[in-house]
Parts: sequence; C-alpha cells; structure tokens
Amino acid sequence: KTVVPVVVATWNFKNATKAAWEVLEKGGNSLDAIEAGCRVEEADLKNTTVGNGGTPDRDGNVTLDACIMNKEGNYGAVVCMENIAHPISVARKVMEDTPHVLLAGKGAEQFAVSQGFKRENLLNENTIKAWEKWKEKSEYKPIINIENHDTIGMLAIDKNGDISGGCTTSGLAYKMAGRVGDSAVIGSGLFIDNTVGGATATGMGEEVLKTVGSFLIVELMRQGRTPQEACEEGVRRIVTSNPNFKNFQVGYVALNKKGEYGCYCIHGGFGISKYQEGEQTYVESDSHIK
Ligand code: SD4
Repeated sequence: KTVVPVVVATWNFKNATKAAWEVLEKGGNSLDAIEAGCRVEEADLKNTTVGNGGTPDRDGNVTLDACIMNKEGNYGAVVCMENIAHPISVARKVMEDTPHVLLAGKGAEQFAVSQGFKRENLLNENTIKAWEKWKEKSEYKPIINIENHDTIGMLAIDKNGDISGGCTTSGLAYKMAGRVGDSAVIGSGLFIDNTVGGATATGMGEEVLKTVGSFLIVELMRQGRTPQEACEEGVRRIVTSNPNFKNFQVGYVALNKKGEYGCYCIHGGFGISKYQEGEQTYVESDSHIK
C-alpha cells in the first residue's frame, strides 16, 4: 500500500515537518515542502546546529552547509557559507539558476547576496558565550546526540508521488576553519532518486562521507532492500570499518516511493519525525549499540 504524501526528517523536528506537511497537504510539490520545512530550523535561534544561531567553528565563524535535490535528480548546494541565514534556499537557487551544482565559501555568499539574500550576523550572545567557554580547553570532541536535535535532513513525497530532499547544518561544533561535512555533499548527507526513494544522514560527517552513506542506502533499496534494512546496512558499513565507532554517532533515515520509511543509528537517542496521513509522530530509532 502506498501512503503519500509523507515527510520524514532526522530528529524530533516537529515544527519543520509540520511546515513541510502543510505544503504537501495543500497539494504543493515536495521540493517546496522541503524548502519550507528546512527553513524553520534554519531560522530557529534555539537550534544551535542549523542556520542562524548555529555553533561556530573554532575561530568563531559560523559556516553553513546545505543541499537540496529534486525529483529530476537535480542537485544544488552551498558549503562553508557565512552570513546568510537560509542556506537551503540558496542551495535551491544554485540548482535552479546557475549552470553549477555546488558553490563554496565567499562565492556562495556573493551569489546569495546577488539573489537578494540579506547578509546577517549568525552569532548571538549564547553561541559566543559557549564558544568562549570551549576555548578554555579547545578540545575538539563532537558530542553524541547534541541537545537531541542536530542537522536536519528531510525527505518528502508529494501527492503525485514525487520525492525531493534537503539537508542543512552548521556542521560539527568547533570544527576546523574550512571543514565541510557530509550534509551538503551529494550521495553522502543526502541522495534522492525518484524511481527508488531517498536517504539522508546526521552525525559524524566524516564517516558518512567515507562510506557515501545516502547513495549506498538508495542503491540498496533499488536492489530490493526495505528502507529499514538499507539504513541498517549503511550503519554496518561504518561500524565494521571503524573500530572507534563507540565515540561518534551516525543516524540515517530513508524513504521509498511507497512512503515506507526506515531509520537506524549507532547510538540510541536518535529518532525521526514523520508526518503521514495527517498525523505527526516521533519514531525512536533502533541502534547498533543497544
Ligand atoms: C556534519 N553531519 O557536518 C553534520 C553534522 C551533524 O550531528 O549532523 N551532526 O558532519
């Protein structure tokens, strides 16, 4: 049985999935739903892992990564972009209005400004205070399940059965200047194939990048795995290749074209938000470490 429209997202991002659902419910397309949903978290100053109010790198600069994919398999992304609060919307502009798919740093920021995005300071009192405190020891140690929300990766299928996805983040807290994670890299933090489904990731981006996690999961679904089985295999690839896996988190969520979803992670505490058949639910993910 196919149950669309549907939207799923990493973590308990209730407001974001609700915003996406409202677009889908009105008959809107999945790309608009993804952009609307991701923008909610980018604007939320209480969310210190995405967009405005995101945690800076170790030099105190907030650098954002985001990408979007549509049903045609088109992709747009920005990485290491500063001073622009809505990287998901800039990513969409890159996809729709440039001959390129990925813009980085200053070039991404200049492009955003040329498209009418406002330059703003993405730091605030709280993130500055936390950074000052971090500097006392300057120890780079990504926290597992930080605040129980994190990077938002979102997958949506509209009433026509077409899937789109997006992923947006400020990256790992106190990363090195110039560090880019998985979130905006096609096939790693996100992959969409409108004949199969989609997958997206959260957690230690380096591990997702090394295993091209989201592409792997979509390809496994193409070969007949359920979204759940495919997410489990994605995590298995990481834990079998890196004995250090107890020290970091990775979480995946996948959605196939029937609207069936799956999720899996290394450490418990990860979960996904879902809106389907007019109902919002939070689904706790099963984990490799029990
Ligand atoms: C990154 N995957 O930049 C992102 C950050 C994240 O949990 O999701 N942290 O590596």
